[in-house]
Amino acid sequence: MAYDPDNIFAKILRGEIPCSKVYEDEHTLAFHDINPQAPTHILVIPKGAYVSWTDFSDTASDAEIAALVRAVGTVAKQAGVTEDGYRTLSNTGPDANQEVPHLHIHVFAGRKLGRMVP
Ligand code: IU
Repeated sequence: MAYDPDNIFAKILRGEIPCSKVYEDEHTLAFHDINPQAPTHILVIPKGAYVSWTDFSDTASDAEIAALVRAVGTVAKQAGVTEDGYRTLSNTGPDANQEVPHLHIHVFAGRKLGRMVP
């Protein structure tokens, strides 16, 4: 799937739309989900133009990949949820109901989460 530069996260990255930022580095941005499904619901996104994990793993640099993974850990620590736990989830493509066509990882925490089923 071709990257749509007008998707909402691309606009957030360009500063055209505000977000509630929780973390940023050279390669990664994290912000509160606008429609939280748990007391803590943060989205961690790469700054590069990637739709899916396939795009990302095919073309991102090792530094970008490392930054995204590290950002998840950093965000969890920052949110103070490492002790009680948290869930990461990432939807890719139509069967997974990916709504925003820019790669993102959800971080859910702050309550007992339901048992995960496909
Ligand atoms: P999904 O995995 O693509 O379904 O998740 C998209 C998420 O992006 C979803 O949880 C939305 O609430 C969230 N979101 C947002 O945080 N800000 C926005 O402006 C829009 C969607 I549109």
